[in-house]
Amino acid sequence: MARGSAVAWAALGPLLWGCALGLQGGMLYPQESPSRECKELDGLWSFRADFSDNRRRGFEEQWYRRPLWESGPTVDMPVPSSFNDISQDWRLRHFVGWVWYEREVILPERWTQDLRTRVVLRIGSAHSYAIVVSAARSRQGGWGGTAAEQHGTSSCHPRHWVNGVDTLEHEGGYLPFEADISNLVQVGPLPSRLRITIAINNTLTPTTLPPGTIQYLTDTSKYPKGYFVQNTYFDFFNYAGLQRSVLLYTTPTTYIDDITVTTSVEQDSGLVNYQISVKGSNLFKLEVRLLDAENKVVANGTGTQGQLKVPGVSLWWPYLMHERPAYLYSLEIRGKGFDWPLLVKDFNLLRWLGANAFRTSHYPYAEEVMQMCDRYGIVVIDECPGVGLALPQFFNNVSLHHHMQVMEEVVRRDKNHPAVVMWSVANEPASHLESAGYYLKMVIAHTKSLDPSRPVTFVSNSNYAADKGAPYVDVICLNSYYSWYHDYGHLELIQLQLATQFENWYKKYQKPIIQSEYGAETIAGFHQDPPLMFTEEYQKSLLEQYHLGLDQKRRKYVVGELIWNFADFMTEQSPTRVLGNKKGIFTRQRQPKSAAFLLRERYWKIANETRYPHSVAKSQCLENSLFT
Ligand code: BDP
Repeated sequence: MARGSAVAWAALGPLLWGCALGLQGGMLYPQESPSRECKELDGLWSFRADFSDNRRRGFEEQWYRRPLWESGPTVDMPVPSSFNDISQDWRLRHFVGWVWYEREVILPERWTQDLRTRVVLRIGSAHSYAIVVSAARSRQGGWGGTAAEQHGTSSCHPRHWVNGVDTLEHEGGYLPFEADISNLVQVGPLPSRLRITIAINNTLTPTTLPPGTIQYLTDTSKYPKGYFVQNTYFDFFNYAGLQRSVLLYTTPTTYIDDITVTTSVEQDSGLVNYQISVKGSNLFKLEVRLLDAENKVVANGTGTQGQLKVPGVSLWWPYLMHERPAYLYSLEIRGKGFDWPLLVKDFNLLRWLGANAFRTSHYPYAEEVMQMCDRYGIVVIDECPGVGLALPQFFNNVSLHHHMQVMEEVVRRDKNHPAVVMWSVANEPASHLESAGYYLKMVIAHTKSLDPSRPVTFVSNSNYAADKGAPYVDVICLNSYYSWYHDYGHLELIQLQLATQFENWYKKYQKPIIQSEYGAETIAGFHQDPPLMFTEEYQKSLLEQYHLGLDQKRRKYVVGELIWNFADFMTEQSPTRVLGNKKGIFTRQRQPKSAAFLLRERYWKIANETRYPHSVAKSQCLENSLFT
């Protein structure tokens, strides 16, 4: 789409778009190879929430010094998962503060004895602030010291508490982080066991992403002493915990730390520019081999940077997408946690629908989701957790700095996925504020400097004339809820209001536009004709009206339509939400509402209308599709 006709989504395995990054260190997805081993730590961990008034008992009593069960009761907690929905204890569902996870691992002897091996602990995501403590135990029993112990501090403030290579801190959920723990496991008398303790705090503050506030309710006639609530400014439940996989992996001590790839096309040849960062030594020789999907070598190179040429290249191409004009038609899915059966089901549903894109609303999805997008030809607008930037105080320098860092982490993680077509730095920020204008300008400029090859956007619901961030984006993304959040029931107004929206924005900014959200709350099984709000008929009629409006503009400057939402999802409780947000065209259990069939007809119609035979051949997925 916005990348224009020079788009070259090359089908070159994991070697894809790239960027000139200013980041220190890479974050490659761990893969087994002749020189790397992986040990997944998914499964049952020991768990305890710190229910003490100040939530700091764990630090005061140094729970990390000994196995967790020695300092009090623990419960089983599956990893990956969010801790909120697992137990029958309502206090845990709404818990705000520190929770403690612990797992003991037996390490292969080679990992602890071979000093030419690096052992790395990698956490797929921990929402939202995490401190990791590792302790090695010798075969003779007795625990070796942790950094926290060695420094003898009992302070509960993380900045004082952590001071060593064997511990690790990370701020922000939804993104991976890791630490080299070789020094910890490769000292002492044959250590073979490792105890990993991870303390996670899900408190959101004005400077976290997403931001939040803690409100103390002090009227003692209504609330007990010390009573507080966490206020959030977004529409999903703040699920927390170790929501993605935790693993240990090894590399040699001289190792590839990062790979960045950019691609282009010259006639029928694919050009792959690569840059490889090696750490641990300057004495190495690099041989580069590019493999195709069948593991055949299609090009060779040497050295840390260069260009590989692939004659007769077969390009990566989005599912069912035509190139003139490229058009995104799909929906928003959710991917906070990670669960293979759900993931494969969701992708089967996407293909059944004939959808070709989604936005990672409103945070980066698990790495495995991105891999599936590459594999299935699903285009991604990759959004960071910049959601809920609703109050003026959230646009401060500390937040701005953190937001830029988060974008660095997102780009570092996802830069090589061909499926990623655009970065989104925020969803519905208060972009009418002057301070938001400066803030968005800075985050967008920073993201562009990290990756000059992709367009950057944020998703707006502001008035076109007042939006201070729109001048800086490449593509305008708009959320609007005509005949839902206003003009209740008046479906007949949608086409007029939508046309006005598009015309105003296009006239002012002359940029391509994506309708990035539209939809209606629908309770599966509610029916009424003529349609009334909350029924399946109303959702269908609302979407139909939007589609008529979109069809007026889609061959002009409207380049995508993403309905809200793929499936129902959980939110905080409120009088406007019935067990969560029900704007899904599938239920939370992934069963279709009537609108799913409407969408399916539309997406396939658009695909059949526009695709030429040669573009069919380009889609790797079509040949295997049950639905063509
Ligand atoms: C939009 C938000 C999205 C909400 C949706 C809704 O971007 O997160 O879930 O509204 O109200 O404003 O359903």
